[in-house]
Order: sequence, then structure tokens, then C-alpha cells
Amino acid sequence: MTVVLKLGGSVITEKDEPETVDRTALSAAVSAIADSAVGEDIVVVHGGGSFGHHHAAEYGVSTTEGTHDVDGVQAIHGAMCRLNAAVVDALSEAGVPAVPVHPFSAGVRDADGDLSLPTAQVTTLLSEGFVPVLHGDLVAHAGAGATVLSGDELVVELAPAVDADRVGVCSTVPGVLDEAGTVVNRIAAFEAVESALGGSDATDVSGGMAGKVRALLALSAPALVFGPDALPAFLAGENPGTTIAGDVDL
Ligand code: IP8
Repeated sequence: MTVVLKLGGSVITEKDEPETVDRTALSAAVSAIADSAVGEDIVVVHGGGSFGHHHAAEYGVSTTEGTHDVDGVQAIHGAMCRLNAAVVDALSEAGVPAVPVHPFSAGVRDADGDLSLPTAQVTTLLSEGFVPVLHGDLVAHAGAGATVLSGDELVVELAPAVDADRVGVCSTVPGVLDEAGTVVNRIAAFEAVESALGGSDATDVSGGMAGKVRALLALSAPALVFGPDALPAFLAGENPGTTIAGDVDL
């Protein structure tokens, strides 16, 4: 069984402290991965948290608004590389054969904003026994300079490329919440939850929960959104939180 797991940036960083790793949360996530039966059949993606989003907001860069400011590119990409190194180091220390993969060096958006991302390095690393660790990043964007590439977009590109059986999005919330704050068990169509999801968080330049759900619905593998406490259960094959399954028969 192959798993693509996204660790939300807000889960593994201190959201309100620029460039600060939440060591307790990171080590809990790392232990769950190291102890799980999934073994090396996992691709890890992490988001930006107080590393990427902090600098992206400062330079006015999002998935659609680009920059030609080289200082901005270095600040955002550099911060994401520092967070990636912290995640890879923590996984390595726990015995997981983690290796970094930096999307800025590989991906591109065309003038219509359509993303093209080579994935042969990821599939090859995986089949050679490594655990690739990718991250939300910047990407070269024709006509716009460089725009943000969210970890959610990476998950959507990677899941079919590695033929993932399950996709997990570990978030700060225990699942997708309805207007009453209750976890929605299953989402099969965006319209059913659109009004409850509302707009995105002001500090999240990548589209918040609404954008996440819309993108995950397009996958052929079921995607689960759950909180940090449920990560061991997800890795054990259980279905915590919200299952997002557009085309999938469960
Ligand atoms: O947190 C965004 O990734 P996300 C990465 O997965 C940057 O949306 C550079 C802000």
C-alpha cells in the first residue's frame, strides 16, 4: 500500500512565530510515521506554516499572484528549504530513510497557470527504498515570475504518479467542519460543503480548506483530512476525520 501524507504547515510549526518549528508536534508526527506498518511506502509532503506563508504574505505572493523580486524568491524558497531540512532531519533521526525533494527546482506553471511537475525522481526514489519529502514551495510561472506551489497541489500531482492507495492530509482541525463545527464524515461533491467552508484563512496564501477539498475531490484515491492525534490511526489503515472521495467507491 502506497500512501501520500501531507503534514500541514500549521501542524508542525508555531503559526504565530516566524520560522519556528513546533518540535513537540513534529516529533509526534515523525514517531507516528516511524512506528507505522506503512514502512517506506510513503511520500511525505509538508506545508509552509510560519516559514513559507510568513514570507509569501510579506512579498504579496500567492498561487496566482507572482513576483519577480529575487529577494522575495530567496526568502520564501529559503525558508521552505529550512523547514524541509528540519522535517528530513527529524525523520532521519527516527530511522526513516527520508530524502529532500525541492519542487522549485523542477516544476513550472505555464501562462494559463497550469502546473507541470516531473515526478520520475519521486517514483524512482520511492522504489529504491527512500522516503521522498517534498514541500510547498515557489514555482517558475510563465508571465508571472514565481508563484506559490501549495503542498495540496503537490499531493494532487503525486497521488496518481505514485499510484497512491490512500492520501492523508494531517491538519490542525480534526476534519472538514460543517457550520456547527462538527466533523463531516464524508464529502463526495464540493457543492454539498461549499457554504460551510467559506473563505480561506488570511495567513494562508494557498486557498484554505475550500481549495483543499476541491482539489482532493479530483483524485481517484480516497483522501482523508484529520487532526494530528489521528495520524497513527490513518497510518494503521483506519478512516479518521473526513473522507473526501469524489469518484471512489469505498
Ligand atoms: O502550506 C505553501 O504551502 P501550503 C508554501 O501547503 C509557501 O499551502 C511557500 C507558502
